[in-house]
Amino acid sequence: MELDHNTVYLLLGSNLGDREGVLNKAIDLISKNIGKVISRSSIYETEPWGKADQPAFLNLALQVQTSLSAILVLEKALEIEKQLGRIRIERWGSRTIDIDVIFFNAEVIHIKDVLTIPHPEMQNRKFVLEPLFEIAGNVNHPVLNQTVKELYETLTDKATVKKI
Ligand code: PH2
Ligand code: MG
Ligand code: MG
Repeated sequence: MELDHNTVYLLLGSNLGDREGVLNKAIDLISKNIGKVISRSSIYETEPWGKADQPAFLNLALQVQTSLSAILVLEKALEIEKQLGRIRIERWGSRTIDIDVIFFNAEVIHIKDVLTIPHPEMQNRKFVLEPLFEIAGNVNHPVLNQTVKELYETLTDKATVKKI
């Protein structure tokens, strides 16, 4: 078997400080600590979801090839968030960096209070689907059994999402 046999899709977000600089540092740390970055979407400026009264986010999606398990990818992602100065203040609130696991191969994973893959809300959020569609339109959602393209086309979230 190949060494880097897992394909993981990550969604990165930042709405505090030097947003673009932080995203680039996160990508660098992901390539050093998680695996090879196979593709990256453009950066999108996105309207905050969940709590309107906060600065706009920058979001982007990555495809990464890794030898790590899903839970280890999560652990590494949390370490990188910490390293880049993330402090968890409130749910859906501002953050210097957020790294979410969207897909891990075609696996369905549910570890209560720890990790759910595919990301349970990804199909409802334009700030996830628009960047993801750019690099993963043909990827199938293993629970909904629709491609990212199909999910994107039937999305009802009308939030402002703009490529920068
Ligand atoms: N992340 C959240 C809550 N709201 N809104 C946008 N636009 N982008 C995000 O990445 C985001 C959000 C929780 O992680
Ligand atoms: Mg998130
Ligand atoms: Mg997160």
